[in-house]
Order: sequence, then structure tokens, then C-alpha cells
Amino acid sequence: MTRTLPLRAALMLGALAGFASGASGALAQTAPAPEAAPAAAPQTFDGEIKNNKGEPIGTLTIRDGANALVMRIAIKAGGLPPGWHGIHFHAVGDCSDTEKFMNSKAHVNHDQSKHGLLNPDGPDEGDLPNVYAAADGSVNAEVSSETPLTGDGGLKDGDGSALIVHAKEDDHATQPIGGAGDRIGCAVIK
Ligand SMILES: [Cu+2]
Ligand SMILES: [Zn+2]
Repeated sequence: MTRTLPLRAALMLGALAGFASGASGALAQTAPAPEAAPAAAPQTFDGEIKNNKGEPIGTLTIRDGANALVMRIAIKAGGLPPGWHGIHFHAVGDCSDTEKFMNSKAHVNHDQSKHGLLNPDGPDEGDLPNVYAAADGSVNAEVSSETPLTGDGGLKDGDGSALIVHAKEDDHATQPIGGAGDRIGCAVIK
């Protein structure tokens, strides 16, 4: 569930090497070097969230940095029942069965972790904080996850992934989905 440290170490070493060569003067005629090692631009993904009728109710926007991704969820008025809703990354990027969204399968989980951000044997890689729909049914939320967008174990693997919005809140402990109930929103991440 955590990203691989060796890769991070290698990237840091590479950045240090680049800084050292830039400071040596050998590259003085090339483009001006930034004062600090530049952060890699985050990878991005934009998707559409649909309801059980297959109608668009909102959007998700992912920015994936070196160590975590950040996802914004925007759902329009009337999109959801008011109150808390569990959201998760599910294992397959398929929202075509709009009545139940079961094609998206279970949570992303490559190492048999238990479900739940508060579970001592968890979380699995699909687990995310709940979001709150206002009285008008709209949501504006930003959450983070260590699950990567691309690469080994990434959301955009061969069959993609799905963001699922549930009818009820996730208690972050109960198996298999924290009692979050029906799947009422779905977005393909592929
Ligand atoms: Cu779920
Ligand atoms: Zn889970």
C-alpha cells in the first residue's frame, strides 16, 4: 500500500546528480538551471461521474505527484442524496452496468489488506475518506491517496479502475466496504 522507497531514493539521487553537474560550470551555456531541483510535473486525469441512470452528475480530477495523488470531486446540485458518502477506488474501469455498477468489482487491493482507513490490518489501496453532499446534493471535496495513477499497481493498469460513490458513509473498519451500501455513482479511470 505504500509506494516503493527504492524508486524515491533513485529519483532523489538523480536530482542531486543533476544539481551537482549544473553547479560545476560544465553546463553554463545551456538553459539557466532552476535554483532548486525541479519537481516533476504531476500526471493528471479527468473523468466524469455518472449516476444509476447513466447520467453525468459531476467530475473527478486527479493530480498524481511523486508520493501521493490528490483528487478533487465536484458533483452538481441534485447529484447525490444529502449527507456522508463512502468513496473508493474499485478494481475495474467499467461503469457500463449503471443500475448497480458491480462490473467495477471490489476495491483496488494488491496485497490482501483489510478494508478500512481505521482498520489495524488496513487500509486497502481503494480506501478513501468519505465526502459530504450538501443539502442541495452537491459535493466539492479534495482527498489524497498513496495509490498511484500509473505504473506498478496504478489505477490506470490494464483494465483501469473506477471511482465508486456509495449510498451511505464508510465506517472505515467493517468488512468488506465499511457498510457503505449501494453503488450510486461511478467514474471510469483508464
Ligand atoms: Cu466502494
Ligand atoms: Zn476498502
